[in-house]
Amino acid sequence: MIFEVVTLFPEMFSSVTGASIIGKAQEKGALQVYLTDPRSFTTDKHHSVDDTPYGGGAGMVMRPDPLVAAIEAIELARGPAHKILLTPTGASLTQPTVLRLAKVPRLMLVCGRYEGMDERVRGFCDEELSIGDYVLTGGELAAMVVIDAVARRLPGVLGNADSAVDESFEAGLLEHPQYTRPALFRGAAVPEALLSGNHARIRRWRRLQSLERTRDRRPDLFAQLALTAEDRAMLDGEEP
Ligand code: 6GU
Repeated sequence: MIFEVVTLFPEMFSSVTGASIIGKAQEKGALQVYLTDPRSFTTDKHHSVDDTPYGGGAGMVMRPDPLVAAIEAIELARGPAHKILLTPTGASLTQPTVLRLAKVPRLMLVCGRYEGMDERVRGFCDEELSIGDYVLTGGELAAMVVIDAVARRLPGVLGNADSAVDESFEAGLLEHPQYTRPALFRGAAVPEALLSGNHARIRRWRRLQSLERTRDRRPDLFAQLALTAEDRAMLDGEEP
């Protein structure tokens, strides 16, 4: 998978590309990240990437021309990409979107900065994403979130092939609690089911924990679930 990032702050991305799992995945060739600064596509002597808003008002707006020049130069040099504009007005990033994006061969992440971006840039992108209902100073942190979430779904990125299958959100459920040694920590014991060695019982315990957690903490997700008869029986407290 190739990530193409358009950003005025390429140096911010070293925290993702240079570190741990994503860094190792790059060394292994599972993914590649290209960083392109739209400032290098400016043609005026001050290399301006922003200007005052038409109609007046506070703040500056990113000009469309350096951004679109960067997008076009990247596609001309390395091929067409699925282009995502990172903006707080985009659709919220969810795990189903992450799984869809993990199948794309070349993903371009276009980061906005300053108070806003000229509306005409939207027309050069394929979709718009936000990472949540709060405002960041730019799209860079959101782009890093997308890279991290997508990269860990690529073959050869996570060590254990199973470690990405059973976790929070993949089945619309929150993950069950996990425990390791010691068996007793400050008076809190590991749940007995997990020590039982009975795999069917462990599976049922984990499923019930996931269901209860999702019901109690994320009623919005719980409402979307297709519960099995066994799920309902467990939630009603029936013995297997
Ligand atoms: Cl993608 N950009 C900005 N500036 N703020 C955000 C965001 C993106 N997603 C959530 N907040």
